Amino acid sequence: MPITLNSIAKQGSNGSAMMPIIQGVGRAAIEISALLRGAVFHGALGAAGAENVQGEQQQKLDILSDEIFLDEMRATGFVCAVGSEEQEELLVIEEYSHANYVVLVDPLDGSSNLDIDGPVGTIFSVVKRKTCITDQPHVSDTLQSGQEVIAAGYVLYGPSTMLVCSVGEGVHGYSFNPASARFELSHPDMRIPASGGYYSVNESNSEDWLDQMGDKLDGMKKESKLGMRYVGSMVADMHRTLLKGGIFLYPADSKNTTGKLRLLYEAIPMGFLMEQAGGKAMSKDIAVLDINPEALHQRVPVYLGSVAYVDLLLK
Ligand code: AHM
Ligand code: MG
Repeated sequence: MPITLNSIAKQGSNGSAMMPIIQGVGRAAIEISALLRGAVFHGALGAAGAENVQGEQQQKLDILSDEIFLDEMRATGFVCAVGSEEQEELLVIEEYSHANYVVLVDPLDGSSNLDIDGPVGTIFSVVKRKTCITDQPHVSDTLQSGQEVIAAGYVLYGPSTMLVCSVGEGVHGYSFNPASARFELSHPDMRIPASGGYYSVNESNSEDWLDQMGDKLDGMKKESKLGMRYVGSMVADMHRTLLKGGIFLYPADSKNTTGKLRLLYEAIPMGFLMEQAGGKAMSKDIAVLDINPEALHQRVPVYLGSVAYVDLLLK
C-alpha cells in the first residue's frame, strides 16, 4: 500500500490538525498542475494586464492559481483567512471566520518561468490565529515569526508534481502518481547533504548587492569549489539545494534594499523546511525564523542551505 498524505495525521502533535489543510494544498496542486499543462491551449499564458500589490505584472496563471488555492483552503473548513502574494489585503473566509488557522501562500512562485515551460511552484505555511475565534481574523494573525509556524511546504510543478512538507517532524516529499491520482510518499525524511551540491543565485545582480555580498560570495566560491545552478524559481532552486546540498541566496541590492523575496510566504516556509531538513536559513545576521514580521508583504534577504556553506558565506 502506498503511503499517502493521510500519513501526515500520525506525524507529531500537529499532524492530525494539519492533515486536512495539507490535503487541501494537495487538491489545489492537482488542479494548478492541470491548469499549467493546459494553459497553452486555453489562452491562459501571458500577462493579465494588472499589477499586484508589489507592483509586479500579474500573469493570468497567477490569478487563476490564487483562486484555486483559496477555494481549496475554504473547502477544508479549518482555515479562517489566507494571506497571498496576489492579494493586497488578508482574505477572510467568511463562512469559516471562526476557524483556527491562517494560511500564507505564494500560489504560483517563479512565474517568469511560465513562458519558457520552466518549473514553477506553490509555497505555503500555516499558523494558528492570535485573535479570538469569535473576532474577525485580522492581518495581525499573519504577523507571526517562523517560530510559530505549525506546518509549511511547497509544491514543485516540474516533470512530476511533488508536495514537500513538514509539520515539525522532519521533511517528507510526496510525488503525484497519475496512475492512482494521489500524492504518494516518495522522499521520506529528506535531509540536506552537509557538503557538495551547488551555489544558486542571480549573479547578474552582484554589482548592486549590499553588505559586501559580492566579495563574500567570491570568497565562498574559492573555498568551497561548489558548482553553480540557477533556475530563477525559488521552489526549483530550493528543491535542488535540499536534495543535493549547497546554498541558495537572494541578497539585498541597491534596487531591492531589503531583499526581493517575501518573508511570510517565501522566506519563512522555506526556512522552516530547511531547518527541519538539518540545514540553515539566515537573513543576513538573523535566522529567518527569528524575524518578527511587520507587514504582510515584507521582503527580506535570504540565505538557505547546508550549514557549512551558509556559515562560510556569512562569516
Ligand atoms: P515571484 O513570486 O513573483 O515569482 O518572484 C519570486 C521569484 C523566486 O521564485 C525566485 O527565486 C526569484 O523571484 C527570481 O528572481 P530574479 O528573476 O530576480 O532572479
Ligand atoms: Mg514568489
